[in-house]
Amino acid sequence: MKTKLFGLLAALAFAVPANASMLEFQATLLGANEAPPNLSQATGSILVTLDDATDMLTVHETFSGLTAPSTVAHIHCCTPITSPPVAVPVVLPFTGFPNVSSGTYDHTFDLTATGVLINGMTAPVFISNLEAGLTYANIHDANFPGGEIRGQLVPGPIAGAGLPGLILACGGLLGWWRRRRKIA
Ligand SMILES: [Cu+2]
Repeated sequence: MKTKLFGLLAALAFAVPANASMLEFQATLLGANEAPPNLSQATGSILVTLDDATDMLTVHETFSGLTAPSTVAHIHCCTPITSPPVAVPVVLPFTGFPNVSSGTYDHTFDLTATGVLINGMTAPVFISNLEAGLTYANIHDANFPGGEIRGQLVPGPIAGAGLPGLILACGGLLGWWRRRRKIA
C-alpha cells in the first residue's frame, strides 16, 4: 500500500508540472447572449487553452445551425456578463474561420505576434481580462452582422484536460510498478 501511494505521488509529481501553465476557458454560444439578444436556434461551444508560459492560445470552436454561413468570428474585450449584453471591441479575430453554417474551427494564436491582437490590445492586458471573465466569443453572419451567437469565456474544467492525463499517468506508473514487481 505504501508503495502504491508512492507511485501515485510520483505520478502526481510528473503530471502536475506538465499542466501547471495551461489555463482553460470555455463558453456556450447562444443567440440569447448576443447584443441585442436574438431568437436564433444556433448553438456553439468554444474551448480556449492558454499556455501562460509562452502566451500561445489555442481555440477549439464548434457551431451549428447558423441562419447563414458565418462571415467572421472573434473574441471581444472587455465586459462582464450583463443583462442585456453590451458589445465591446474585437480584440482577437479568428483568422481562417470557415464560411459555413455548421462547422469546427481549430487554431493556435501567438498572442505576442504583431497583428494577432488588435484595437490596441496587448497580450498581458488580454490575458488578465480573459482570466477575469471579461471576454466573450461570438460568430457573425449576413443575417446577424453584430453576431448571431455569443458566449462569455469563463474558466473551464481544467480537470477535463488535466484529470484524464493525471489518471493515465497514475495508471501507467502503477502498471510499470506491477510489471517491475513481477519481474523482480
Ligand atoms: Cu465578433
